[in-house]
Amino acid sequence: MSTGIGETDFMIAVAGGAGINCANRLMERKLNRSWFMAVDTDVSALARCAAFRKITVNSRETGADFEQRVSPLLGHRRRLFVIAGLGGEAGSSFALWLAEYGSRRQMSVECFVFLPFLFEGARNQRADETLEKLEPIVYRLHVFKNDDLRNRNLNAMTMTQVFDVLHDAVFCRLAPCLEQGG
Ligand SMILES: Nc1nc2c(ncn2[C@@H]2O[C@H](COP(=O)(O)OP(=O)(O)OP(=O)(O)O)[C@@H](O)[C@H]2O)c(=O)[nH]1
Ligand SMILES: [Mg+2]
Repeated sequence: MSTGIGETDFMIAVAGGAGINCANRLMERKLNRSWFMAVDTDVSALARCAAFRKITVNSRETGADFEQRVSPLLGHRRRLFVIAGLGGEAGSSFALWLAEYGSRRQMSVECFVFLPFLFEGARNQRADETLEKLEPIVYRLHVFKNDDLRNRNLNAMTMTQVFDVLHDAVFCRLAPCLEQGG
């Protein structure tokens, strides 16, 4: 895996807490921080993210305001990878805004999303609604179910380590895509 800082034809945009946690893991695994853009309303989550570019969204911001800020960060890149946990506020909303914007700009948009645990109740419905909207506009959708973690013997691990099992699965899918080129 190349870790050079040179200009790439892609951006990895992560949204919300789960997206940010996943990005941090991917950077630990030597994906370059210059390839990442993090988006959240949560300033403290953004502060602990090593991504090179960050956008703090405020609650009054519209999709149009957001696009004006994202546009210069994407530049002329042709591929957009979006990573988020669905079902919460930030991840679901901004993953969709990013995907809609990328697809309107004729970028190849690929999404990696985490579905909430079943016990999280209403979050599951919101996650399903977001998935339905993403499906028709993205080139490829990779769905990871947090509930799959419950079938594994992860008792001795911290929550971060448990989630990193899924984040490592994202790494395995994403890293070869980055090398493929556009
Ligand atoms: N795979 C994974 N899932 C996570 C992680 N953190 C939270 N989740 C899951 O992702 C869903 C969304 O959580 P977050 O990403 O924290 O939520 P958010 O998008 O920041 O939403 P708000 O904080 O409500 O604005 C949750 O329901 C959890 O099931 C993580 O680090 N990894
Ligand atoms: Mg959050």
